[in-house]
Amino acid sequence: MRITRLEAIPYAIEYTHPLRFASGEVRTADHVLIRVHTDDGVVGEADAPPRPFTYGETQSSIIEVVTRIFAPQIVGTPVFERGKIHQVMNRTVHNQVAKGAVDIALWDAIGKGLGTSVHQLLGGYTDHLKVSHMLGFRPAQELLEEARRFGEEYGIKTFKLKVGRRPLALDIEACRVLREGLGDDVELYLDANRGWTANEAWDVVRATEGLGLTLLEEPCDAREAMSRRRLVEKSPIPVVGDESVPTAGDASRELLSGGCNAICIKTARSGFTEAQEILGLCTGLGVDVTMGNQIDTQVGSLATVAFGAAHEATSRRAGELSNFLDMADDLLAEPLEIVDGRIHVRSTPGVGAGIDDEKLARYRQD
Ligand code: MUC
Ligand code: MG
Repeated sequence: MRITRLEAIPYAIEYTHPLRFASGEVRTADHVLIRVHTDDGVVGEADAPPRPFTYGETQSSIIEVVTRIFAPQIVGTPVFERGKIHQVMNRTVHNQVAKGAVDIALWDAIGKGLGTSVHQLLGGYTDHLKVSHMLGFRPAQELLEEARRFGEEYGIKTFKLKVGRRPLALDIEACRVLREGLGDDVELYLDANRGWTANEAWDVVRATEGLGLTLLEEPCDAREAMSRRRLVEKSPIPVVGDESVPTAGDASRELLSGGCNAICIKTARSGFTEAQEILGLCTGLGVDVTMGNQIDTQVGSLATVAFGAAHEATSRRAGELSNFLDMADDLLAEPLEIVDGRIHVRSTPGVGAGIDDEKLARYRQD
C-alpha cells in the first residue's frame, strides 16, 4: 500500500448558529478534506479545520503545505511507514492541523487496508464517549435555555462555557445562572481562550467558588509564565492547557513549568499519533486529559470519538463532540447521532467516516 497522491479539497459549509468565543468566531466551516491515495485503491480520509485566529493556518496554507511541501516527500512511501512520514513532516515546524489531518488519513487508510476499525487499532477500550456541549458567548438566560434544550434533546449533562469576557461580571453571572438553572448534577467547566490575564482569572475563580466548576481552560496567554504559574498553584480546580499544547513537546514544557496541570487533546491538531504521545505523557505524570473540539464537523468529531474511546484516560470525562449540531450540513454520509448523551464508535474499517460524494461536489470550492 504505497502512497500515490495526497489530495487537499477545500470546501465550505455554513453554521446555522455561529460560535463566538474570546479568540474568535466561526460562521462557516471552511475546511479541507485530505485524501491519501494508495496503489491498492485504498483512500484514507480526514478533515482539516483551520483556525487562523489561533494557529495561523488557513484553508490555503493547509492546501499548500500538504500538496507542495509534504506530498513530494511522502509519495511512494508505504502507508505503514508512518514513522518515516512523520520524520518528514516534522522538519516543517507548526502547521499542526495539516499534519494532524495527514496522520488521521494515514490511519484511516491503514484501517481500511487491514479491514479493521482504527478505534480497535488504537486501543479499543470502550465503545462510546460521553458528550460535552460547548456554550459560546450569549446572554446568560439564552445559555441556560440552550443547555436545557441540549439536556432534553440529547441527554447531555456536561457543558463547557466559553468565557474570557470583560467585565468579568458577565461570565460570573453566566456561571451562576447556569448552576442555579441546571442544578448540581450537571458538570460545568470554563474555557477563556486566553481572554483574561492570569490575575483576572484568579478573580473569577474566587467569585465562582461554591458553584462546583470543575476545570478552567486556557485562562490567559500561557506565555505570561509567572502569573500563570501562580494561578495554577493557587487554583482549587485544574487549569487546562489547550491552544498552548498542540504537541507533546509543548505539553511537556507547560506541565513541567507549571503553566497548566491538565491537558486538552484535540485530534484535529495532533492527529492520532501525536495525540497518543501527549496522552502517554499525561498518564505517566498522572495528569487529567479532556478530549477537545476544534469546532469540528461530523467527520472530525468521529475521529475524536475513535481516539477518545480507544483509551481509558480519554474516555473518563465527557468529550467535546457536539459543535457539528450547529452546522447546516456535513460531508459524512451516515450522520452522527447523540443518544443518551453519548456517541458510539463505528466498527467499519478505518475511522468510519464515509464521505457523501454528492455533498462533497456541492460544497467543494476548487
Ligand atoms: C476550544 O476549546 O478552544 C475554539 C477555538 C478552537 O480552535 O477550538 C475551539 C474550542
Ligand atoms: Mg479551548
